[in-house]
Amino acid sequence: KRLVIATHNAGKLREISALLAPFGIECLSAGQLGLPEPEETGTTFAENALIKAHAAAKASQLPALADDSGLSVTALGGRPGVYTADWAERQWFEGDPGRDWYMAMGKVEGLLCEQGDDVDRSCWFSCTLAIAWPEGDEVVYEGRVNGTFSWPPRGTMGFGYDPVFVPEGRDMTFAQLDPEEKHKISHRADAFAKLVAEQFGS
Ligand code: ITT
Repeated sequence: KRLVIATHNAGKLREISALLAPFGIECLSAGQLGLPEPEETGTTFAENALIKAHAAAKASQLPALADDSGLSVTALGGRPGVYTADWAERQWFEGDPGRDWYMAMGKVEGLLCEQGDDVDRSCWFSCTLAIAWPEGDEVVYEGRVNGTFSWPPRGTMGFGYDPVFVPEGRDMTFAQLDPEEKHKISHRADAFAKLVAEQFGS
């Protein structure tokens, strides 16, 4: 079985490949295939995941899996949410991805600090997975993990906002956990468990 992984995010590609490894699927990345990156014009994770999956399935004539995800902060009314990538890559772009991420995480921290010392720091990661087939069929699975926005950033593993996210019931950030540990509890793992149960029957 061949599946196109319709992402241009290296961190996501690494995690998705690891999560699919037990199922004997040949993963081809959108980058490898030189597929174009469609504009994410949706207002929900599901809409954006479907836009990406259908674009990749159409261009490659293979089934394609897309992941749309983000961090939502309770005290910010759920922001940045669907716009998580934009906060790092568009508003702050200066050519240094490390710096961009630090600035984006700092933007969330700054907005929380404006609300005072006892601000609610609860937040959650969402992950919506969509598979689209060249014939037009589609499926969608949603996952979530609750946690706390923690400052300053800690840890070097993972990607994106992992250094500021402490999952419920733990003291360490996602960036301090081994990938296998993150894969037991993450939003992506939650969505994958649903996908695997339905698509691979286990
Ligand atoms: P593709 O659309 O090419 O897949 P993207 O980075 O633009 O890549 P999204 O639009 O879904 O992906 O944006 C999701 C953002 O949320 C992404 O930039 C990450 O920084 C962040 N994010 C998602 N999952 C995460 C995780 O497990 N750990 C840390 N940050 C995560």
